[in-house]
Amino acid sequence: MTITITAFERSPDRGRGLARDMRVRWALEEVGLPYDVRLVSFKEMKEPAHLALQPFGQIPTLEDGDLALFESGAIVFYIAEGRSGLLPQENKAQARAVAWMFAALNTVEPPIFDRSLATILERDQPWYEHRLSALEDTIRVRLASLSRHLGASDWLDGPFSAGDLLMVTVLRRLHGSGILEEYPNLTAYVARGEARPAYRRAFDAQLAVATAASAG
Ligand code: GTB
Repeated sequence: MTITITAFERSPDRGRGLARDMRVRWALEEVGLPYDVRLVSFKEMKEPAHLALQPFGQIPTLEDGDLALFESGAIVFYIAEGRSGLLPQENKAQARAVAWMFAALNTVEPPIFDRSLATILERDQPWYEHRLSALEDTIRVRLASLSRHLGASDWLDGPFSAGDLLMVTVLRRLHGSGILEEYPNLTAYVARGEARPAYRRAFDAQLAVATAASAG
């Protein structure tokens, strides 16, 4: 049975690959698993059928036979585990790759995501500039550590892994902010991720949805 994932019927990013289905599509492409996509509207996401899959009424989800999964990190781990391409076989190397998955989602993503939200939702608030600057300070602290760790390596810990996949999707959200460019090795790291054929296929697939939505 083919895996089915959910994605926005109309992504607010208009196909820039910032919604979290992008990381799931990319993981599926990396391991070579075919998948179907069920597009959902904002209204449908809050209805019982979708809430049965995703208790918070969000995308993405993954259905594989009788398994329904939510949380993009858990979904990427499910796709990666036991297949070649995204997690090293050796136990300790695998544990380190998983640590980078958590680092991407728990340590690096929160201030980056909060910054994006602030630029969209809080621009008119009197404290906006102060909040933005505090969030950007936190982001820079995280990026400086990440940059130091990455050094001149291609990937965070040996070969490309699910940790890199998640980290690249998180860092991409800084495109246009000017912050990523302050760390040339991280800029090159993101570009390396975006140049992977699996990334390109995933990106093009989500862009096709946005293009069709804007035509319709
Ligand atoms: N922790 C969950 C996970 O990782 O799966 C978070 C899932 C999540 O935030 N989903 C968002 C969603 O469904 C879409 S990705 N939101 C609708 C809702 O909560 O009602 C977040 C997102 C949305 C839009 C853009 N964008 O347009 O740039 C980028 C990212």
